[in-house]
Amino acid sequence: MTAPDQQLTYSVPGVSCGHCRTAITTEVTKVPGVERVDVDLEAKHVTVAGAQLDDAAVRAAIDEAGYDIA
Ligand SMILES: [Cu+2]
Repeated sequence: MTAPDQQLTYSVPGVSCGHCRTAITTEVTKVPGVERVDVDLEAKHVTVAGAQLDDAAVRAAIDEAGYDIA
């Protein structure tokens, strides 16, 4: 395994609990190239790591999970 070569962070004010984390992780993990999804419930940040990440696709996945990006 090589280290992920890219990382994107999004501000998602609506995340508040484990359900939010699971919903976002489930959707964003489906995006091609995504290797890791971290949802920080304190900072309200979603950090996505992987290779050749598609910013628009990640945003769409977060939207699909039911959350707005600030
Ligand atoms: Cu929640």
